[in-house]
Amino acid sequence: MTPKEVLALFELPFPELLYRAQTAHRAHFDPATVQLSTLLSVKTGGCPEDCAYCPQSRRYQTGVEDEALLPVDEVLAAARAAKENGATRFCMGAAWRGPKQADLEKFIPFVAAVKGLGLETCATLGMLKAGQAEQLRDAGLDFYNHNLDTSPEFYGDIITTRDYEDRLETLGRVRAAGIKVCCGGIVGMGESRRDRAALIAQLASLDPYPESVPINALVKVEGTPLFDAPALDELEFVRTIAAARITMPKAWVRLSAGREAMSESTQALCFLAGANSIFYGEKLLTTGNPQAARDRALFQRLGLIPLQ
Ligand code: SAM
Ligand code: DTB
Ligand code: SF4
Repeated sequence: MTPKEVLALFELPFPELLYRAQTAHRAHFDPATVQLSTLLSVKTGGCPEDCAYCPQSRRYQTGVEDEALLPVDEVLAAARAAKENGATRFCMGAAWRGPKQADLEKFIPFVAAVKGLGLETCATLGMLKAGQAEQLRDAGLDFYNHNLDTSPEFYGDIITTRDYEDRLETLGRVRAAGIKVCCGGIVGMGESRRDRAALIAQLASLDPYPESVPINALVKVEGTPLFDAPALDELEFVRTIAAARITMPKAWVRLSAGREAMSESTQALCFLAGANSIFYGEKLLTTGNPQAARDRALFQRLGLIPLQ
């Protein structure tokens, strides 16, 4: 898929775009089923990177308190609570540029502990060096999340401490180790429609394309450079979801960060556009997410069924 071809999808009349997305969705999934993932920040704040959206960079004053790596019993307790609430997947994030070998060795027991509860596991720890993905695979990790975030052209406006190639290299290591790839991006950072199309084209051109594609709406955090980013039309977010579904029909397309500021009608449109997973539980990594009871009520109104 070229950026131009994806741009042509974005420019379709909205009903046509949604029809195509629904057709692709129904060919591979039950459109009434939505998967629930819960996030936990296992190591918070103090990150050396300069990602302009991120409240955990130590360069920005955002009020996020730095925390060392959590002990395994705290991770296990959070995973148990997530499962009791109905999540089937548990994603652990660490505010690292990438794990040092000693970090990785402390993180690895978390994977077996969470898997032991019968939850699917995902980790997002930053860039991986040679050999690290294999260690995570041997620990039983199901997915590794590492986002391209935006188009290659806009990327330099958002992050300067690592480049697009670094990201592709980590994704290649995850793929080569046989771990499922979770890779997506953020919408609403001041990028153009062309950038959104180019992001989707990049993701869809990974060979094979990611099994999991999180589409985040920027959560504007005071103190980050993107706090004042211009508001994006919510329908443009829906179009991005639809383009992801059409170009990566078998992937889990995740309506990820940003739901707290999004109307429930827009969220419903995202499900119509092929999103079939959400982050579930009151907190993302450091910012808020809708209350679980509120999401359960939304699912009831829409007749959606959480994946068991
Ligand atoms: N430090 C690791 C890394 O960057 O690869 C892992 C954690 S990082 C917080 C994971 C992803 O969260 C980022 O790649 C970005 O896509 C997303 N993210 C972070 N802050 C966000 C925000 N304010 N709004 C939306 N998504 C955000
Ligand atoms: C992803 O694409 N979104 C999640 C997960 N992968 C790790 C993170 C969203 C973070 C939102 C800002 C925060 O809570 O710190
Ligand atoms: Fe660090 Fe990840 Fe945040 Fe970038 S997105 S500042 S690498 S925690």
